[in-house]
Amino acid sequence: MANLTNEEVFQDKVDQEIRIEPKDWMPEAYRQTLIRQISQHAHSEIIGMLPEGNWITRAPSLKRKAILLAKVQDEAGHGLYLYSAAETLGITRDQMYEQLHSGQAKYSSIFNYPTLTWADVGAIGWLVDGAAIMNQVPLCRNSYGPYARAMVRVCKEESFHQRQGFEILLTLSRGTEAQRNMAQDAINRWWWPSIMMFGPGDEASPHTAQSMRWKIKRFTNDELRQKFVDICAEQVKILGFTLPDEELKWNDASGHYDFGAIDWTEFNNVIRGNGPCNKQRLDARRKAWNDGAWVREAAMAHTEKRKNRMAAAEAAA
Ligand code: FAQ
Repeated sequence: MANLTNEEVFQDKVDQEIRIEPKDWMPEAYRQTLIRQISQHAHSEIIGMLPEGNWITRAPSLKRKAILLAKVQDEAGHGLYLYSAAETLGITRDQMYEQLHSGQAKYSSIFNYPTLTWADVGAIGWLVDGAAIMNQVPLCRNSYGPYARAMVRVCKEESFHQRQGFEILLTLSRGTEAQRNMAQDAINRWWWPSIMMFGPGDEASPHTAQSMRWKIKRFTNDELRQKFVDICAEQVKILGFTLPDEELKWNDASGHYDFGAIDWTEFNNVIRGNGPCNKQRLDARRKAWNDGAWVREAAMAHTEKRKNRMAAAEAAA
């Protein structure tokens, strides 16, 4: 390795699939890309608790309530793993919260849509967790050790989340006409936002090429979106519903489903803060942060008191 620059040693490790760990040398831009992506991902999990949280008190049975409560708690856990992974890169949790609460940090566009009926909980599990898994399974092999390891645990839980969503929709599909209509309406409203979740098309994605070289990303946004469309187009048949896209059609030549044009104006509007629920979501997080101030202060005061007591005991010994 004589005469190699730090950058060359780093890229060589990445190319050989050797994980980068927190104390290893890394280019500043790699560190910043990971901080951006991991913190955005953590914020998405935390904000992502809100749309489903809206239905915990109104779940249709005790069993559904217990399952939903556990799912939303899992999302909190995912957020916390991810904040910890980001902290290994030199940013503090307080800094990340400040970026979220000030509106500076992004979080996934999908969580700015409302949950109008119980069927939305099914649609979120099937489509949103389904899209999240499609994107996150390859992230289990990303080049940064703490992020990759966090993703392994997160994906295991999300596979369960996806199945519970599919099962809610399957149950509704066998129900009354009103229940079937409710489920179809939820699918109609969540489909397009779910395929937007994969991010801008490859031509418009500023970060993909570099992130692929660094093996943070293993597939492009469009590649993952296509895989997701192909899977959902088949699964929806089992449910006996349809996807709201008249151009969705199997293409023998490409071996994939063709699908209609995505409304990128809507996507850009939502990530700029103008989606249907952006304000509501951020207000809820800011309120939770402010309401929790006394807990943080009490915890700090307790730690300080214990430290002083231990110092006094040591001095007396
Ligand atoms: N929403 O060049 P790219 C979940 C931004 S977790 C908002 O393609 P990149 C679990 C992007 O940050 C869901 N912003 O960027 C759950 C960048 O911003 P910047 C979250 C988006 O990073 C389920 C700009 O656009 N998952 O669902 C979005 O290479 C159910 C240019 O984009 C993750 O975060 C978007 N959808 O690729 C919880 C996975 N897409 O900095 C509750 C990890 C893009 O230029 C219920 N993240 N942007 O201003 C990733 O894999 C990547 O960061 C991508 C974006 C693929 C999201």
